[in-house]
Amino acid sequence: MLIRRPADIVPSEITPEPIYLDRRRLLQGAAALGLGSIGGMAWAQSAGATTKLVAPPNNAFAIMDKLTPRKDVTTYNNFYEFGLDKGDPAENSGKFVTRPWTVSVEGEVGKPRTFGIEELLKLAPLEERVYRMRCVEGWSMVIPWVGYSMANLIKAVEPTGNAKYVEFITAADPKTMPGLRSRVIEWPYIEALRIDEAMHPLTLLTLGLYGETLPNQNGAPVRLIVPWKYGFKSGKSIVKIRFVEKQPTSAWMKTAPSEYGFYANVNPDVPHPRWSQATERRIGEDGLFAPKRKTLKFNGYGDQVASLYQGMDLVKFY
Ligand SMILES: Nc1nc2c(c(=O)[nH]1)N[C@H]1C(S)=C(S)[C@@H](COP(=O)(O)O)O[C@H]1N2
Ligand SMILES: [Mo]
Repeated sequence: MLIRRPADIVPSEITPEPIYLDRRRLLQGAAALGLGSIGGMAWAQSAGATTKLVAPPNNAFAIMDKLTPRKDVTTYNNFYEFGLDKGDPAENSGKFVTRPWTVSVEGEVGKPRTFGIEELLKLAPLEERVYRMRCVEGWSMVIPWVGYSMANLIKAVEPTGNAKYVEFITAADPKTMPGLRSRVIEWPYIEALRIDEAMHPLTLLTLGLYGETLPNQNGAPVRLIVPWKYGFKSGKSIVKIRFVEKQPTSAWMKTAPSEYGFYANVNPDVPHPRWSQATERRIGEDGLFAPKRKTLKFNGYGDQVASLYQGMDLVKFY
């Protein structure tokens, strides 16, 4: 059973939407005044709880889509370390410990370094970014994330000329992650990007959502968000970032190489071997009989990212 603690209830949930939007405008004002990120000071000490992490919206990537209700964002999840059903992560992640937390950065970098979570919270000004998220399974959400471009962290560690790819290794703690008992994939869950993808301003080092720190089920305390790729590329609860010369084999590539490739760019024209990717169901919005939405190439971010794949056959590099 899912027990909701008071800390899980954020203003955006208990205030009617127009007021939430006003709050967003207010924050925009704060950004214009150069106040930078506000909030992010308090950090709950008990495992599983979230605290305020409010940041001014970055409207450079603004989209018109309606936000997916927080309730859906935090109860309909894929996080196999906590179980295979969509409700499992919210139900089974309460014992997962996210503090203290460190992310070690190693490999082909001039300045290898271990960041504490508090350092990551301060490495660059936090922004709110509303992104579409498209799962390879055919559903999508629109989520107000809090974080900053991964490029900030990458620049801080000074990649060498041999750093062609960036690998993201996530937590695998058998004591607090009951899903590790099932061998669906080889743990830990590993994902990777080409370095230019990782450096792209859209690629978000993510520390919160809906104005609070990340709930455990969404990848606390730090995760990746790559909005133009299928959701599985966005690894949760990252513990290690490794810069390498050769293309890494991700956990999903090892598990089912014919179904999950390295690139995984959202593409309605390239079906999964077992289903079409032409349409999607928007979680929380569509009624049972509502028509599905057309899936957009690069999840609608083509103007920003298509140039990364110029000259590449996107059927071959799926
Ligand atoms: N460590 C880890 N990261 C993960 C997953 C996972 O099972 N384990 N699932 C992925 C998939 S398939 C999706 S769709 C997104 C879901 O993110 P959300 O639950 O925050 O919406 O997380 C991705 N990151
Ligand atoms: Mo997914």
